[in-house]
Amino acid sequence: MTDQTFGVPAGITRRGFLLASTAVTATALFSLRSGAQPAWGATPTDRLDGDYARLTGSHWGSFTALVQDGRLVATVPFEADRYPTPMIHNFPALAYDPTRVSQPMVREGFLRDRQNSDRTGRGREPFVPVDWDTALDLVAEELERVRSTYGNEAIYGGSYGWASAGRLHACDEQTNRFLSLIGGYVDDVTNYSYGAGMTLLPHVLGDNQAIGGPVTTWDSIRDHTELFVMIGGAVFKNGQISWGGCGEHTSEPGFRAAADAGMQVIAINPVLEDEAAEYGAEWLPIRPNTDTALLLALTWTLVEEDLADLGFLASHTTGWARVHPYLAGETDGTPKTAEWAASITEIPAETIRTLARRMAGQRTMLSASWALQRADHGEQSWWATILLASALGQIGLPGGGFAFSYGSTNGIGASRSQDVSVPGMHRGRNPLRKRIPVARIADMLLSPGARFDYNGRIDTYPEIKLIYWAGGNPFHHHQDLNRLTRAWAVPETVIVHEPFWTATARRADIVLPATTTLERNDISFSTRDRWLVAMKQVIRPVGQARNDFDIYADLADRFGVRSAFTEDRDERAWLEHFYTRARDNAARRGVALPSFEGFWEAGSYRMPEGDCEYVYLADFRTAPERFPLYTDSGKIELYSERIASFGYDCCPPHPTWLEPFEWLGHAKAAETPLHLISSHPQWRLHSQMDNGPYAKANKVAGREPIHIHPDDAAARGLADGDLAEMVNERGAAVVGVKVTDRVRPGVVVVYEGVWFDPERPGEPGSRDKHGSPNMVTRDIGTSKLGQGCTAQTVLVDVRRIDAAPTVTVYDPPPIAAA
Ligand code: PGD
Repeated sequence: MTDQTFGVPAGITRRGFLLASTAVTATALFSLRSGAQPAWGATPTDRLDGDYARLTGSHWGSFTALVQDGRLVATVPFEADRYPTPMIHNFPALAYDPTRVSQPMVREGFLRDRQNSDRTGRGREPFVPVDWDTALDLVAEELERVRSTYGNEAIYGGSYGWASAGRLHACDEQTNRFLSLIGGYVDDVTNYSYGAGMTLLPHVLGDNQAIGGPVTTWDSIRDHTELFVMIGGAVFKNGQISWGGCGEHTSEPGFRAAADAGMQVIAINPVLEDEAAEYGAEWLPIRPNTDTALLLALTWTLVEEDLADLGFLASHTTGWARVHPYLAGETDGTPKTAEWAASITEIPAETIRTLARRMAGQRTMLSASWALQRADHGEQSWWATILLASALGQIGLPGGGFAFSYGSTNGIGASRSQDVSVPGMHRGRNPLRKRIPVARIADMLLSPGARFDYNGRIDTYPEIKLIYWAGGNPFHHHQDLNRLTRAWAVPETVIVHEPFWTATARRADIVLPATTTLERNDISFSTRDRWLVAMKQVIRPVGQARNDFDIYADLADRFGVRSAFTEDRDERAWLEHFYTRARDNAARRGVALPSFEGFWEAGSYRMPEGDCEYVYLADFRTAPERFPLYTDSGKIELYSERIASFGYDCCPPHPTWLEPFEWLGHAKAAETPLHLISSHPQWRLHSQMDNGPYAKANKVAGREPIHIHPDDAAARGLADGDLAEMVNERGAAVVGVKVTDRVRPGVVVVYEGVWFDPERPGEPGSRDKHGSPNMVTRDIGTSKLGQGCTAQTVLVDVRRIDAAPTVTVYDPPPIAAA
């Protein structure tokens, strides 16, 4: 085994990459003629010529942008950030990448005949460039036509996606706000990240604090945790990213400090991730999707060995009396013993028993990842984590208990006072109350009028005629892209705002070019980070790109609601408004923020530190009657009467092992013997930056790499650098082979987010040339309760191929003459 970082070419570490690239940018910095940070002038764009260095922010962190002759040339990490991600060095190339959408575009067939065009031409036909007025008139006419012919219930405006950081230029919020003002739209609920978990936890814990925080801090873990059990997750990789922006990356140093202080780490994961490898963690290479069985067996072992904290179970939970017979096998004839779990998980029974004893014998923190519940019956693994933590009885003790998850994104476990909070753009009040679980979009498009269940409610899918999307890329993020291709041909009109020619932009009828975060002013803020950062505009808009805000303002004008949309504020006035509200609220809590001008000129503000020793559920532990949970019982619900009342056999009322629709113990494994894990990527954020230098440098044979165990590779005659095809009955994708013993046998990893590039766009069944895992994933909800995405439940086979067509998705689509 080499010391390579997982996913990085041999011999190169992520920090090595960072240091090398920072040296380059530092050289660029010294060559600048002027390093002064200009203050905001009379208009936001009046100082965008010449040379300057300017702090700004992003999902990847904050950085100083170095600009020469008005062009971004390099980036230098924010000085307070000791663990920046090298991905910020993608920005100079990406700002001017050939994949930028240069001006408004309309699909050729759609322009010719809007209502009778061949909708399978989406993604295949050329685009015709038009000017902004023509494009906005077209959008307004289509919205008007659809709402007057079919009603606003025919407009889907969920517009899900990570978009970009910043309180103002949050384009999904703006989409919702605009559509609300013109009569409403069909919206969505939950998310792809933790949709199943966020629906479950309010029933079990009363709220979702265990996901987003605050949770027990890294300081508390460093000082008190003896055993840190990572059930999935990858602190170093996933901690590079922060929703809303960040000043400091705190997850990696948090983990390092705790591990350096002697905390033992156990990684329950089919993949040996970087932090586990670097710190010599005990790796339990579990069969994918079987964690619930392991967690149940650990709990039962505690009972069998008199190690369960029956006092805590009695005082702080409800339902133990209903769960115990299930664990004992009284209700289904199968005691949930270590031997039983060993046959499912392939973790030896003695290892399970020893682990249970070790957990009970010392201060233990369970960290279960978001990805865990992105699987068939994903609710169960999180509920079983809470069950095990309850049986251990360490919930609410310093360094003990559980959280979801220290390894899923930056800032979980950071300590910061919640006294400062910057509001963002209000989504408005949608007059329609129609919402679908977000990951059920293809069901909705394909089956209008069909009934669906969600969290105890029954509803029917609306008939969608127009899709409006800004800030997301469903043609990477959704499961079973062949099915989505069929569904996408159903609506009459698709409108997309996008900076880049993503697969989704290519499948729109009207594409409006949006600015990137570099081309506008905003404020970076996150509840999990101590920094407010002025996201200063770094360069002029590229091509004819416009801010989503200005696009919607001009559209609102066409519907007579401009003033309601903008509230007569421009960009600067909105930012000052948000900031002033934050400042007033903070003042009421005794925190004095600088004036807006002072903040903007300084470029950043460090918010007060919170309670470094904060312990999640400590109050509840100390006085459960005085600090009850918001559940029906006020306690942790190990059995939920409410879920029982829904009568879902796919989501029983207590944590239960249910066989996933595909897994390595399933009969299907005879034909498709490899379990595919599509983790979040190392070198991009979902699909953002797949067109950047780092992601491209990490392709294999120009495709997304598939990480495969040496035994599985040998059995298929595969070697590093080979081309291969990943297949199952739902689709096929060309991948590049990377052999590694950091995945367990029987498992392959392909990161999600690669730009989808089918051989015959618009044609379901066409092979993807580039390696998208969502060609083979199944489009079905986790259960009737959460209806979350099940991307991590999929079996495939992999076979060697000698050649494959060239990847073309980094070239703009064909453009016809205007
Ligand atoms: P992004 O690539 O971030 O992916 O899916 P999501 O759609 O969020 O898409 C954001 C898009 O917004 C990009 O195309 C970007 O260019 C665009 N954008 C950025 N800034 C702006 C802006 O200011 N204006 C406009 N108009 N556009 C902008 C992520 C989703 O993928 C998520 S959250 C998860 S957790 C899921 N995870 C998995 C998984 O684990 N495995 C698989 N197989 N699939 C998944 N899909 C899900």
